Amino acid sequence: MPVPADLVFAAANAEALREIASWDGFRPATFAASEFPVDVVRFERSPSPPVVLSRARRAESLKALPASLRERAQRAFERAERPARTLLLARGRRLDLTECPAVMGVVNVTPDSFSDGGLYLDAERAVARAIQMFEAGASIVDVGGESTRPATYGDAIPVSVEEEIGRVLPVIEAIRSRTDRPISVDTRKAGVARAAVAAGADLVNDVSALRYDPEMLPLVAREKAAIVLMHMRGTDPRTMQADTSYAHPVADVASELAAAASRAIDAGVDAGAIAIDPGLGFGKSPPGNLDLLRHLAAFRSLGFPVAVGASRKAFVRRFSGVGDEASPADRLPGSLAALAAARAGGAAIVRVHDVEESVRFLRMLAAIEAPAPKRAAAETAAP
Ligand code: HH2
Repeated sequence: MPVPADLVFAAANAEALREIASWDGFRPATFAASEFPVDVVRFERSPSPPVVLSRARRAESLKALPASLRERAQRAFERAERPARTLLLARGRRLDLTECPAVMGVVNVTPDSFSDGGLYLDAERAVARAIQMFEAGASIVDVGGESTRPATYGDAIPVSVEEEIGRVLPVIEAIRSRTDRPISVDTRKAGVARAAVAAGADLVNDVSALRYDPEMLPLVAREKAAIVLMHMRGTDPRTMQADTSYAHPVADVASELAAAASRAIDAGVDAGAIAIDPGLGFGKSPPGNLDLLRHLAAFRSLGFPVAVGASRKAFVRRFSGVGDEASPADRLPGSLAALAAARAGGAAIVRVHDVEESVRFLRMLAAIEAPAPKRAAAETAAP
């Protein structure tokens, strides 16, 4: 089943509209300031230029479109505006996505991960950290045994399937023996995913979007595990930053994710078990990461929950003005700003290292935004 990558971009003002238009080189009609916000619907593989619709007059403007474009635009709006409320996990379980975004805590059982390498290589410490993350409000923990850091940090050390299993399996088994909360395994390798799911992992987080290991797709389909399809340039972290240019900074990534989702569904993966992730830092320039974050909402047009991970990454350091050797604490303000953008863009899952701080930050944003009756209910539930 082809997953359409017709995208809806939101533009709050004329400057944002000019940016979106510049990527496709079309000239939008002149909109009066009072007509903003507008939405730009971009039709994948269509000679028709994107259409710009004032949000307040969407229904009448849609009527003016030729029937085929109207239908495509309507469906893109529907997908973008009706996000999935759950993600289907292995063994028929579900991840609740109604309290968006769900926080995914990162536990890297590696010696060389870019920000926490070596901290949780010891299985007991990794398990303790995972439990601590759940207690702090994480909805899911993501256990990884291989660094996929870019070459700027020095090449990640290649890890064999056996070694990766040796790192993540005792951790996943021990977490599962202590809690039934959702566990994700961050791996590109089918052998690792198979062992992890057998040990109780519910979700496979594949940074290669099922392209690294040909056995991964049949495995995910067979095990009925949830899958995060993350976008990456190529399949090798050591070379992914060699070319970070895109014809369209958002649509190119979105159409590759749509193709990955189509392949998964064709192979028998339930569409409700798929989440997509633009892969910040994975073959993206520093400003390219900002484009993806600023227009994250466009990915919702694909119809899958959107996951995103900006936590502590190099572009966060760079734009928040801290040096290469910045400590996790120094990277936190930038990571939290990225979290606010991810939430505003409708991310369903945010992958973070600093779970405690991120949960509190998101709680506070939700409290500020909640209208009075909802706030009163939250307050009585608060500790
Ligand atoms: N980023 C990293 C690893 N896995 N998975 C998803 N879905 N999205 C991401 O953005 C993402 C990811 C890189 O971060 P980390 O695991 O902390 O570093 P390393 O690869 O060095 O272990």
